[in-house]
Amino acid sequence: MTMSTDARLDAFMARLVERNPGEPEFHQAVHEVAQSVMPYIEAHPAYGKANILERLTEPDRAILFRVTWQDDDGNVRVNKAYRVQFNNAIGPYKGGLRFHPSVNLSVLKFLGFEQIFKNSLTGLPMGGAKGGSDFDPKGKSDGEVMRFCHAMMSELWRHIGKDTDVPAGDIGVGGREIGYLFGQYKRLQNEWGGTMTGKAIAYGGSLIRPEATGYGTVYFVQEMLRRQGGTLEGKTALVSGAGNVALYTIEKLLHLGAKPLTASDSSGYIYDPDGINEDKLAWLAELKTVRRGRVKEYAEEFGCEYHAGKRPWGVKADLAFPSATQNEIDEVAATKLVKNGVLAVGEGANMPTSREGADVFQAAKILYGPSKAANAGGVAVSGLEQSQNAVRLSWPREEVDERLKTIMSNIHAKCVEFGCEDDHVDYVKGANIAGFVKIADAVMSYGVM
Ligand code: NDP
Ligand code: 2IT
Repeated sequence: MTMSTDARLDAFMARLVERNPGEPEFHQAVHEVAQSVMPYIEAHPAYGKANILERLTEPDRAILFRVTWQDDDGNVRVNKAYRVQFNNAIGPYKGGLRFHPSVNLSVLKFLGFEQIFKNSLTGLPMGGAKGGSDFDPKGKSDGEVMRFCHAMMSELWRHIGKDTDVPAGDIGVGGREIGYLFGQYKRLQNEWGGTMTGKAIAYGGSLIRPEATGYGTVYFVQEMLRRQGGTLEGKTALVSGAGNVALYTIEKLLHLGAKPLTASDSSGYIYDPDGINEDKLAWLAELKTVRRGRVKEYAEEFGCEYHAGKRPWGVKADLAFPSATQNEIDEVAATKLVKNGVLAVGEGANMPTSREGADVFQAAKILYGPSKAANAGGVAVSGLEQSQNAVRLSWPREEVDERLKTIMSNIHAKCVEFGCEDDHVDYVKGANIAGFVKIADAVMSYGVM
């Protein structure tokens, strides 16, 4: 008797959980991919024979190290830091660094695993990796952040390189942190190269990189709507977060005639029924990136609602852009969104929807753009930054933006190619299979290793 696909999936997951205990985020990310690709593997037995899924779910290596640094009061402080180099079959390892107290091996393995498929979807030669630390930049002085970044790079530098592994930003790692990290790398390696992306323009960054994740997510949702004959014009949108991804999502929504209603941080969300316009967005961006304040202050400044300790998913709107962190939309939130008639969800954050929440979106057959497709614009422009560094050129803003649009449209087309059934597109399945095929073919070309 042959095993059913469900039984194979259960057996595969049981083995994975046993080998990787206590890593729920990693299990969740693998489950989603395995569920999509298992039937495809069964239809293409060469992948099964090569045991490709098991090979892809074990990182090439995971580096764990201590970072010792001194705070402003002279106290010696210790943090954990990591780099998970997951797979470099199609290009040098590539993926961000996250600084947040919740960072652990499970979180970085889920992010590194997702990154393999996301980077594959961009069509650019980039492998998958992720790193970071449980260091909390909140409330730290610039000097403390600098000393932490320099100390972290004093170990990380020996593991990375422009053709080996190219880190970038993520939660808690923006322009300031990239500057400190890249500076220390350059000093230790005595080499100016493209070893980090998200650099400032002054030292080799790419125009549009700061905007790319948010812009790309909105372009992806625009493509999903366009396929059904719709546009963003006049649509209301919920955005969570108030960091890099959220701010540029709001900006692009405004450019394209939509009306963003909410923003949030880990303390709560603001709901502005008049819409966050260009002026209010500029104020919010200054609050979050320069003064490093809380979104609550937006409500005080502009006299709108603030809901402490809550997320925005109960507000009625046409579109939702989760742009803060993983598992911020659970089953209850997803059900509220669907009940309120949400047309499309574009995941700017990585894995912001829980497994149960994703099931609700899938059952309702809304336009559900999963993170590895929807937010791939950020890493795609990182890839373009690497290209520009390699040829020692800086492309104009318009050129990078055009390339970003083309990449997002190509990713959308691949999702449709692999995920379309009876004219409904399962973007989760499409993204997972399209991402998988390229990696699997590359891994198999190398033989058994
Ligand atoms: P930022 O650090 O710039 O902003 C993060 C935002 O999310 C802040 O508003 C933060 O609030 C909020 N947030 C973070 N953690 C939590 C939490 N545990 N609960 C509630 N809110 C939280 O990060 P980014 O904008 O760069 O990243 C946001 C998401 O997008 C992440 O999932 C990241 O992996 C993903 N992403 C980022 C890319 C990039 O290029 N930067 C590319 C692709 C995906 P607070 O200030 O209170 O912490
Ligand atoms: O999750 C992501 O894709 C990122 N944080 C961006 C990674 C990158 O290398 O630009």
